[in-house]
Amino acid sequence: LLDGGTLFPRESSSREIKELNGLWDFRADVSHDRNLGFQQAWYKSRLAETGPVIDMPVPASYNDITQDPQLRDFIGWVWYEREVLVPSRWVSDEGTRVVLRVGSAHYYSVVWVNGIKMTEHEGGHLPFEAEIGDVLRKDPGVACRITIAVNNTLTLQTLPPGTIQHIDDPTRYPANYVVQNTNFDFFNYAGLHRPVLLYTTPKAYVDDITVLTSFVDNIGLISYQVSVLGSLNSTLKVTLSDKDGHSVASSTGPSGVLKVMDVSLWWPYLMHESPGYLYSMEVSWAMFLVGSACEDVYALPVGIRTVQVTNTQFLINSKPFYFHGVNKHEDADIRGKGLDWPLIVKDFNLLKWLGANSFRTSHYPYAEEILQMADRHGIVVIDECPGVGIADIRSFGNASLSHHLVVMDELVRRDKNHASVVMWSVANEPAAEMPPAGFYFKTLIAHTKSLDVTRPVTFITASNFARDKGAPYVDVICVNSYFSWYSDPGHPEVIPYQLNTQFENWYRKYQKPIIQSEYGADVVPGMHTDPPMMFTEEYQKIVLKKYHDVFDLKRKEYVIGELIWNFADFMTAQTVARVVGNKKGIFSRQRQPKAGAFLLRERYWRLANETG
Ligand code: BDP
Repeated sequence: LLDGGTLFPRESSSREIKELNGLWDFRADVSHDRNLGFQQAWYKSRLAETGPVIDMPVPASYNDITQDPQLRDFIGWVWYEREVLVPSRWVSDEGTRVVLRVGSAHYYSVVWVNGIKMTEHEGGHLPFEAEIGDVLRKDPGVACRITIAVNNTLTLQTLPPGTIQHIDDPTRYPANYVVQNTNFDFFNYAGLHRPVLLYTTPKAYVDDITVLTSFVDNIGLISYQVSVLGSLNSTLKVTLSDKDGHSVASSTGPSGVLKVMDVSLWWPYLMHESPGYLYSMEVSWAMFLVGSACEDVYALPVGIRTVQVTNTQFLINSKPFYFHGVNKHEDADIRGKGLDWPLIVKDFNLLKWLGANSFRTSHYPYAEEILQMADRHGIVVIDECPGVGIADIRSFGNASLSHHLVVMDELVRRDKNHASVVMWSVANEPAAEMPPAGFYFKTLIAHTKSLDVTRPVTFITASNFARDKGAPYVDVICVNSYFSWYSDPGHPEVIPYQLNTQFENWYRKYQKPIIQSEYGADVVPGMHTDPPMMFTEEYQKIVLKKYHDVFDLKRKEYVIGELIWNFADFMTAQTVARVVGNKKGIFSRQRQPKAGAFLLRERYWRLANETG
């Protein structure tokens, strides 16, 4: 069991935030076994004192920041360090907790403050924290030196899995080199990908909040649970305000139900004239001691909506919802997977331009800032964990499964209160036909459902319908297929038959609604031929059109969505099949539309008018 919550840091009358974004000192450990940093205990003194350092921006992947090919493809430990002065009131007041939070560090991290180890964390894409107040109090007035070592090595037991290959045949190679092999198709960017910050709370504080929402007629219901740590006898008040700041419901105590009369439901974009309606739920905790008072205040945005799955439909607020959206990546020039506000806002503007109502966080959890945008704009999200490319039988073992369960704990803990998140995806294209896959997915999905009783759970399959051992446990069948691309390349005329058969096979076997969770074709932007050939704008259009014709027939029955692969071109490892990355974007990596984007835009707006 995880200890404690990971509420997104928010300022309030009782909480302060100090962002540590900007330039950090940085050094990659290029020693032969990549272990010199630990041997020489680089965390004990300033990083700059133990060797040369370079400037490294945070948040960002480190790979594309310099001109050094060794750093771009580096495997092993890199070291980040930053000194920060904290306000003396944080340290002098014993009643203040000072928390260091790392939004995401890929993949394995160890954190020290002033040379003292604070925490370690496995897995990118999810936040972790350490309380550092006691260490700061040891040396009040001294700068707080934060050192973070990050290792991007993927093994058969990491999530995603990978293998390390040593190329060292002296008869063939003048120098040896090491390769990180993976079974996924995106570049294994690494570093401090999301904001690092310090925040404070009182010693006794609101540690976690869980809300479950529903409605009856025009009455909204929020059943909530709050955990306060550090105090036994406290008074807890919960107040719900609408968008205009008017209080509409209140309650006391650590759990309860808020009743909202004339509720404004959270609706998806294009299904309602004011999508993404959010209330603000202010939780305040107070303790009155003789002569003094102590309180903590935290305000959580809450959207009230329900999600249900029948055997032919996906219902949001009891109305059928058709996913017309995209798969994305956190990926861009220079910053790699680093959080970047201009990019985030541009992408949401492009989603709206397209008329997309949804996206899947392929193939890992995206930044919370992105989910907050999705909440506010009413964009529906399928929230995927980093379980991508589980293809080796050894990655189905107990060690892998235990870690995967913990990752789902961390993901649900982080994202459970987002109205935009309507379904969990526990994996992408695993080798679901392998013998251990049945037990693996049964356990994983049951566990996820025990963490969240309200949302459906799925994984994305590319296995044969007859042999997929995980499909019996999902609520919605999500299928990827690349007809006329990876199979029958150059022959889009096969699509109507093959796609129809795909849908019919899956539905006949499982009677569950189906999402086409990926389909698409690579386009080198600006490449044209007629007749259409692979990699041209014309070919992508034909493939899309042929898929759409089948979707239009089947969405009247049980197909409940279509997510294009991919929203934008993205970087991959260097292979013979990729020309500086994957080009299946309908936008280029710089977010300029290809011909397919215009076709999709016309379709999505038409679907919006027909289906919402
Ligand atoms: C699918 C994967 C996706 C790839 C895509 C492709 O789920 O990550 O990028 O194929 O090959 O199998 O373009």
